[in-house]
Amino acid sequence: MTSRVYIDFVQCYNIPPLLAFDHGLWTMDHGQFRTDNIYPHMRKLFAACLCCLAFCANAQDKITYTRKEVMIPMRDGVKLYTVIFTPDNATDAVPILMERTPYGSEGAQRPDKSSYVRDMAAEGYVFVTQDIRGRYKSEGQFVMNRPIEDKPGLIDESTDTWDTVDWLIHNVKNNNGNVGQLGISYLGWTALVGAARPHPAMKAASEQACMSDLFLGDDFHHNGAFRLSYAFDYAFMEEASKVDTMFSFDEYDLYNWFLKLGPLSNANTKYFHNTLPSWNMFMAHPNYDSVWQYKSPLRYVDYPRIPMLHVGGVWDQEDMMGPQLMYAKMEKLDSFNRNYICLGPWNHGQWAGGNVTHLGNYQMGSNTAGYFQQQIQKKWFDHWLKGKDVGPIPEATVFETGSNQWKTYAAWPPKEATIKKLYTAVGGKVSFTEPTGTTTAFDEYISDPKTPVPYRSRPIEQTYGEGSRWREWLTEDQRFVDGRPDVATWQSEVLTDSITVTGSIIAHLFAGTTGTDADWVVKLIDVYPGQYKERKMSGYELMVASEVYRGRFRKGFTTPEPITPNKPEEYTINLHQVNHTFLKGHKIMIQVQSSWFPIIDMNPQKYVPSIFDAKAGDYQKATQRIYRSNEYATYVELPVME
Ligand code: PG9
Repeated sequence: MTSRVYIDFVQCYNIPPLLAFDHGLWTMDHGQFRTDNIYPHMRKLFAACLCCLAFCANAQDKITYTRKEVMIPMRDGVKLYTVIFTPDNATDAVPILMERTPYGSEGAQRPDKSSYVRDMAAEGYVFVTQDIRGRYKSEGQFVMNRPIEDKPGLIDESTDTWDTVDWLIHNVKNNNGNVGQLGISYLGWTALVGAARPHPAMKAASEQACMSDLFLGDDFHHNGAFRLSYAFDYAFMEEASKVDTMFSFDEYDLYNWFLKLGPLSNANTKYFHNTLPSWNMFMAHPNYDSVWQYKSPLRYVDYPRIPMLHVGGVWDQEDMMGPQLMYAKMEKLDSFNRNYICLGPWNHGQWAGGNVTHLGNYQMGSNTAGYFQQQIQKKWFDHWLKGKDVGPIPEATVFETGSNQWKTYAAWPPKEATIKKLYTAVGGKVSFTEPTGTTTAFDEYISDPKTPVPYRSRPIEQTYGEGSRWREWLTEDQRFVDGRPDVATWQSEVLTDSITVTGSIIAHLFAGTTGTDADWVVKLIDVYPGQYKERKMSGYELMVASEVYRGRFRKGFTTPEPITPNKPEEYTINLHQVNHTFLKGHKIMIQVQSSWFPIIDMNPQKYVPSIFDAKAGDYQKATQRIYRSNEYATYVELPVME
């Protein structure tokens, strides 16, 4: 686990470093396992059994780890700082499980103390964590998401992984010659890249919340819309120094701070002074050009060359698209049946935490991270790296939110789902019936760059700042925007039966603007009953799926085009995959708005060749129309399971 991600979890979920499991069977039920009311000779027998269990538990728990630091040489002579934890007393040779991180390996948590891999540590693995080139204690130069080159003589993260694996299998004592790689987020991406050109000893990998294409989705852009506050914070954090460094904002509420920043070019003029390579790249490449395409794993990842388990959260605020897109891409080429996926009710990397039973106000009903760690992740690596018989491994294991159950599927998304179109209708209603009116029926609102819609309730704390609600914003109650005149809302009657939607949610928006550019944000919301058993959830508006689309890219991300004012045009927006039951008694809501500030920069709403060069005077008010006629029907595709 990286130090930053680990700190995230500890801060966010208040996870004690040592979790209940470490106490072993003796302290089941928090030490309240009582024997005094058991018939005396039964007590003796029971006590004997407990001793026996305790002995077994101790025997299993007693694998201890020795930590060692090494500098591993790469093919170009650069040395990478690596921390290796080897089991002191494993009876057999064991596999190596590796992470590669930009966030610093020196403070890595001991594997037997980390909820993420503790179950595996209890049975013996070698754990390795390495600083990637140019970060923390490694030599060389850091390049953000350095792409695979496939050119002789050139290095990249895949060649560094190859060289590291080669060194490890020849130098770590008592390893069984099998290596696996896993990791979350940036570490998920390094796992994806390592497995894309694997060393022969690398037998399985699990990319978890990897970023896939940074223009189309994930950290820095979504459908061409720039993720301003995140990109600003992250580029500074990674590139201002060799170690993570937080930008110092002079205002607590970033909504205000970014409003005052004004045009994007002010970031370099006032603060960064062209020193951050990633920020400069964002400014210089406003479209999906060859530079972005070259950097994209869509270019350099092909079929699963080794077994790959993709893991993602349906409320991942950073890399929701990565695992879904990479699974889909590799699945098309998976003639070996090596490609698997697990999606859960999580934010970014939440499955690595301790007792994970909720995200913000959303209650999951069980410890979903524990389930993942024991039933999915451990079995996966035990099978491929230790050759254990763990029973059948399902193609897809996906948590169904709403009903709070784990489900397995033979294909993902499941083929059994039927697409039903949910239309926006007159009077703020939604309907499964196609609108019949031929006239130009619409709902409209005014979008004003001076008062953009906040993406979460204010104050908007710094992304990774103390007390930040960044990690749970996708599950925040959307009532905080209810009544805003710049948010259009449609909702169903109270559902008389539950509806389960499993697969991709695709919005088809017919919209027009008085401007020449526009952003469209679409949200699919589960509205809880007004009187709910859990009081704070009464009337709650839970965002099940959501996404933004930058209008200039409606004809393609490489070819921005101005919008013709007042002309209805279709925008197809993928709101990503979900597995959600809208329970009987709930309502389904659709919302559309034209800003999500400051996670998305404000669209000037006047077409300029590059928004990164827009001037203050380019930002203008616009009237947005969302059509609901027969000719211009706005709807959301729901993959409904019978
Ligand atoms: N989401 C982070 C990231 C940002 C940019 C590139 C790659 C990863 C992370 O958590 O690592």
